[in-house]
Amino acid sequence: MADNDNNIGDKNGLKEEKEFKRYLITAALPYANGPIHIGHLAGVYLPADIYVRYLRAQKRDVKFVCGSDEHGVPITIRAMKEGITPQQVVDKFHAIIKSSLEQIGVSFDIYSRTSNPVHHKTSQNFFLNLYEKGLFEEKESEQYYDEKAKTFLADRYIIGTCPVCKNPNAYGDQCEKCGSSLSPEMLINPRSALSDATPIKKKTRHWYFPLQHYEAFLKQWILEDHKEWKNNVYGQCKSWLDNGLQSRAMTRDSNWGIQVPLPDAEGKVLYVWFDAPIGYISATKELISNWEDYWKKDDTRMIHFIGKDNIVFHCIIFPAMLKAHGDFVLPDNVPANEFLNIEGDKVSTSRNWAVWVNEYLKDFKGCEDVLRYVLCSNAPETKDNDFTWKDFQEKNNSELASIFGNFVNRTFVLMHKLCNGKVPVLHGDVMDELDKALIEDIQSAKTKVENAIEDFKFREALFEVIDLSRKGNKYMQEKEPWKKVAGNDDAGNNQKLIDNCLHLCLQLTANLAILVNPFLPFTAKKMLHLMKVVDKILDWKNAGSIKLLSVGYSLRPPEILFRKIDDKEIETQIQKLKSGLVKPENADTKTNEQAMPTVNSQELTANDQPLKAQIQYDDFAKLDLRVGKIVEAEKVEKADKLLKLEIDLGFEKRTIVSGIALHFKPEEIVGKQVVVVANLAPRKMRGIESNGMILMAENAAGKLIFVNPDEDIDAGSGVS
Ligand code: B3M
Ligand code: ZN
Repeated sequence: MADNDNNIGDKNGLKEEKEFKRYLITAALPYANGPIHIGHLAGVYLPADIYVRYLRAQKRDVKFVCGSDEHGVPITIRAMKEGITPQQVVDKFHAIIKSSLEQIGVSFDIYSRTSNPVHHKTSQNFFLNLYEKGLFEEKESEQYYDEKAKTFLADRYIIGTCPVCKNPNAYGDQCEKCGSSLSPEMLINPRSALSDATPIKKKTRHWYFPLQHYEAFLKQWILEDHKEWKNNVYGQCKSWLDNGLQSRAMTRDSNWGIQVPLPDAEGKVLYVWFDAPIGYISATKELISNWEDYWKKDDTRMIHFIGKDNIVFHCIIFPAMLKAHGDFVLPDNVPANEFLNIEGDKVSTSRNWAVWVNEYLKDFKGCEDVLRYVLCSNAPETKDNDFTWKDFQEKNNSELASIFGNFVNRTFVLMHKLCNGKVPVLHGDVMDELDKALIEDIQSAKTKVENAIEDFKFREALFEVIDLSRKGNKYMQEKEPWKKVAGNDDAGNNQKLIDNCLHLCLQLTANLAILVNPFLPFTAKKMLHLMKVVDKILDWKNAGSIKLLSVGYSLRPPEILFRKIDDKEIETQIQKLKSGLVKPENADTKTNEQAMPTVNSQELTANDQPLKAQIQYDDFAKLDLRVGKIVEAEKVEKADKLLKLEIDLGFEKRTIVSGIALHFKPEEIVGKQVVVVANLAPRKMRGIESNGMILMAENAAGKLIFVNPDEDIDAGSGVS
């Protein structure tokens, strides 16, 4: 179950271990343009939280900071698509994300947001610091501009024909069909993904950060001094550095973001990847007045938890910025994870192929730790992994409930039955080899869990915890205390044997609470309640001890720690996923604009969508598809998204209500030909009877495009 140790280098090799006085742990700031899904949890927030909870249990000085990333193109796009302001978008999702993370037990010391004034000021000062040292190159260049949408277009938002394979829907940075790396200039017939307009070239001025000047420093710092970084992280950095770094624009033309703090820079904002990592500094500032201790003293150990698409920003660009600034510590490690797929497919927020944390919390109340368990035990630590609902059920039922939960439950049931509900004495005179072996297992589990956590191998660490409870079950099975009740053995020792078994099982339970606490904090808490002990017992230094519960102490009656999850619940989730029944607010338009071109994006593009289940010809033949012409179109009152269309089908005129109002103005579509599902049962929408449906295609940016015949054709013509 545990991943192989395939780290490059040797932590305990030549390099001396440095003494750190304090820890600053950061988790990537989620974009506030949609809720978070379980891929985010598995890749970033749970590992970070486990690590922090472990450090806290060790009584180390630690601060855990995060917040919403509220700038950048994905947010403006979402706002545009929904016809609301970017501020409205971030306000809504900041609240949803914050509450999801809180409820699932991610224990930040602060969850801030990059729209806070303190962050604006911190980022602007950072920018000015580099500017005043003359570290930026100011360059004028021509960039694509959408005159209709009145905005410069990031490469991702330019679509055109691929010069290599002639795919008509290639992006300005890449053709998803043949994999060619492109630039917008290479596209044939480029068009804006936002408005369909042909983009024009327009001159613009920006401030570039010459990353190539930091190449030597980065090579030494990463490739020589941090050989212990995870393979995937080290490897990606090496390939960036081997390929050579280039100047990168640190500003953008936009009206959403942090103003460039220079005269004559109206309409220019900081590049979101310039300001977002500075968010870690701003959040620490907001949290504590002695924030400088954490950022400026080099006995701070800073660790960034991120997903793999963020590696270059955290290992190359931000450290180069920090180095250029000069006042701040650099990260000591960046344990990035790979991606978590769902039921065999990449997560796609735009297609709702995701398990949303806010939805999970509603559907599985009281099962927060089950998700934490499943995601950690299957974490994509060294390669992409798959989440399936069946596996979720299996892991809950046969690991959490049947092994861990069962051990604790049996211990409490038997202690009440055979020892009056009190912690029995440990009788040294009748201790046998099994008892001694169990004590050793308890002690060695502590070391194993500790080593694995320190190495960021959280699945291995969690496996060791569960394995210890497995050993507890085995021990109890071998001891069979329930069989000893009937009478005394030859030496009259039966009660003593029962006492020893349950004494050790109870001490083991207390140990399990300590060891499981970083992973499953809600469960640890329940266990403390059962044992009637306070939080203090969770000190990491207590792990390995068999003197945690005092003899004679009376404990609470047993309670089930993990309920079983039945097939029906799982079936519902699978259906929900497959039918895309997830709330529309969870759907999102994130693209990988921010990522550098060669970095994989977690997003699917429109043409990567998995096919629906196969159908027979007869299924298809049931559809009556006709060409119709839109003859009237008007907005539906009090429904932002709906248009009421009158469609001429040749043999009759129909009213169809369609959810396209955010994409088209009524007047622009009158006269258009459309393909209509003509035999769809009528449906009332906002009190209007809709008789059919029109077909639309959707591009990767979420823009709708009419599906219509190549040339004008009589209304009512069949489509087959
Ligand atoms: N918001 C990217 C992401 O969610 C970004 C992380 C910023 S961390 C400084 O993938
Ligand atoms: Zn191509």
